[in-house]
Amino acid sequence: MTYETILHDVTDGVATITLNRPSKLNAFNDPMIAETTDALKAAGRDAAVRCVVITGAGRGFSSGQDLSDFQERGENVSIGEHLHHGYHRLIRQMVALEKPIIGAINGIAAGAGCGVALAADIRIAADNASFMLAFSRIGLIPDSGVNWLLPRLVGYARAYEMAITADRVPAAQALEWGLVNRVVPAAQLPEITAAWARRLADGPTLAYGLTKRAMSRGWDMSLNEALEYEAYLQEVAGRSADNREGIAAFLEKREARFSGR
Ligand code: T3D
Repeated sequence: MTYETILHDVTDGVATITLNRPSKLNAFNDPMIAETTDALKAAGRDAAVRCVVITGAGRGFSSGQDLSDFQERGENVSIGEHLHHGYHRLIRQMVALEKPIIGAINGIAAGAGCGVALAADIRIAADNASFMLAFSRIGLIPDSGVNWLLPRLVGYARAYEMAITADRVPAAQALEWGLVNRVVPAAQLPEITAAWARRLADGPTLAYGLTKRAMSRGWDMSLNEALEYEAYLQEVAGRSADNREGIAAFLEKREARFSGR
């Protein structure tokens, strides 16, 4: 697939997807939803990719659904159908990808753009970034997984407040609320993201992926179910080359060289 709305780069085990419609703060139109989903699928299929970075070009991460497209669509396409065929695939792809995804949040993440940021596993925000559930400003409810993801990150009261006020939550407050992992000076975001990506891409990818699966499925399980599921996944991790390498490295007092398998 040729990409027109995103930039896509794979270097040394790191796939970087840059949302690239900066004149609209990287608002999602249909091609951008499809291309981002496709690039994530490719990252899943390519064993050489061991970490994914999603970021935005220009001063925004993403302003969510492109509202010009939304208006042009009129009532010919139902919003529910549009969500099913677009954002749901994208969000599911992110959550199901058994490789760590870093959201490098370089500016405002609004509406569905906030949903995409929340579906990343680690969020590193520039100090001038912000998060905004813009939906209620246009008479909509949060979508793109926000109702599921956000209360789990920040609790119901803060999530509901963000939804009904549609106020911007600046990076510093997002950090305090547990919405992001780190806040860094804007100028250093690329460099600090690259260092994180390097570290994750050199890690035990299979174990990282199984951890993601255990934690995301664990939300819907009882403790007993979660313990059983952990044991099952640990059986898989325990047969990996990385498990053997990690133990050997410890005993030989050296750094582990993980292959991701
Ligand atoms: O269809 C479905 O499946 C339903 C799904 C819905 C999911 C959603 O995401 S709903 C929410 C959609 N997003 C919004 O409502 C946010 C709209 N944007 C804004 O409120 C503001 O742009 C921001 C608060 C995000 C940023 O404000 P500011 O002042 O920093 O920038 P700006 O000047 O408003 O925007 C810069 C340009 O980008 C501007 O274009 P111009 O005037 O320079 O030609 C603006 O029109 C454009 N832009 C920003 N966001 C969007 C957009 N164009 C189209 N769609 C956008 N979402």
